[in-house]
Amino acid sequence: MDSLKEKFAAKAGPAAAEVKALIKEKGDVKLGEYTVAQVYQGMKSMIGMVTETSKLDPNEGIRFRGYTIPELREKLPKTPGGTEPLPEGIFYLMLLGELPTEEDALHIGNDWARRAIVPKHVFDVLDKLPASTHPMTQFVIAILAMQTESIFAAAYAKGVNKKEYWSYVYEDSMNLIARLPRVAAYIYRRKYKNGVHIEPDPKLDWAGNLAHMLGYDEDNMKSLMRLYMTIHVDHEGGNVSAHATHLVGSALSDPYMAFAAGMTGLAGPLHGLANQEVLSWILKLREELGGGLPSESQIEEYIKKTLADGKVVPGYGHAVLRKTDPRFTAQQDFYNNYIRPNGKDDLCEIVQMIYKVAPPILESTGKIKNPWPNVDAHSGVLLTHYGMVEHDFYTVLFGVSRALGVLASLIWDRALGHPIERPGSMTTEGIKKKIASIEAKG
Ligand code: HAX
Repeated sequence: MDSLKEKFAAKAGPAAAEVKALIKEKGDVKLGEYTVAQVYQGMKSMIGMVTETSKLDPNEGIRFRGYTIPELREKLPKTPGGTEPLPEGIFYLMLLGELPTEEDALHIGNDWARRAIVPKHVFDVLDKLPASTHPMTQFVIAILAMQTESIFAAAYAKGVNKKEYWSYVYEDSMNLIARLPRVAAYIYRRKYKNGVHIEPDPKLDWAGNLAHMLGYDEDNMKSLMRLYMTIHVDHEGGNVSAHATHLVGSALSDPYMAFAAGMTGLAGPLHGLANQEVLSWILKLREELGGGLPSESQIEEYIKKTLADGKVVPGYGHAVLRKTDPRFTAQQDFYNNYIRPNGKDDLCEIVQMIYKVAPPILESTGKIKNPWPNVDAHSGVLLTHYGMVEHDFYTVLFGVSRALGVLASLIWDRALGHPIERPGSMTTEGIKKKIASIEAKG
């Protein structure tokens, strides 16, 4: 080991043990409004920002402007004869706080279709990357390559009244959302389908067109894409992708920069990349057992081994939720309504078995606060069912959907004139001194 690295290692080990002990012994001491444990452990449940578009309840799950996912599956506009909501509608709801009519959703769809042309240099940039580049890296690079089009950045450089910022952020956000399906499909077709690309179909809705450009024209895959693009949009403001977008946007970095930051966060395996991880983890289980359906006790052993190896069980747990994620339930419902009546799907069945077996094991560790499945536990097996087996692409789909929520929020951030975000921090030395002074005062 390099000498600098060696010196660091000698300090880091004992420091980590000291911090762990400090949290254990003094975690409940309050540093002002918040405890030592909250300051060290990711600011969980601290209220530190305003998000208008959605609110997460630990037990009930997400509500978008007051509406639950089952309510939205019923109330949001659909394609003629369709059964799943149009993402155009949830964007309208998040932006305006009102349920859209069919005409409102159609208006947004037409607007996005008009804005959907991706500048050629973005494809040129993607074409220069090694095909092995992870799809999320390609996605972030493409978003940044599109930044040449930023209307906000151009207006700011020219000089613009701060009251008008939101209007330029709105234009950039709408352009970005409109273009992301084409970018995502380009990455997919380039990496997995020999670069044979599919032109958009202007008659299709935003999510239906995404499925089409990816190469999936089956009606039920289009329905799945509409549901997928609706349930992944937003999860209030503190999750990594939303928070990173909000934080970077607060420096008045334009929406392309801010959204790219959010997407680099989504690419983490504890966040959006978990959907890829779940599929890899399930496939490995099947491979180890030689295929077919595992028994419950085999799943139990596999989960215990994952934990014993010091790894996380992907798709389980949450920083806020304390019950089964309603986004998981919506996908389970999709399986039961669209797929199961025509014959069981092995991978989807394995997901149902894990749902039965995993929670008690995770709970028995005594430390995992939420033993229940999150959104990522189910999404990959549904996509696989319709033939999209390239699991390292899944997080890109999550990212396309997440754009709707975080960019609606970004427009609001500028409309409300939120300032640059700059929370305070302390050193461990400072925290220890503060605890000592609090304890001395009795
Ligand atoms: N498997 C194994 N261990 C887990 C676990 C899981 N699924 N969930 C939590 N833990 C562990 C934590 O790693 C932590 O261990 P240490 O004390 O040794 O560090 C302990 O249990 C307490 O963690 P927690 O307070 O319950 O959970 P956090 O708020 O710290 O983390 C995570 C929340 C979602 C990151 C966590 O549950 C996890 O890693 N889950 C697996 C990955 C995953 O599914 N991520 C997607 C989450 C949803 C999302 O954002 N989608 O995009």
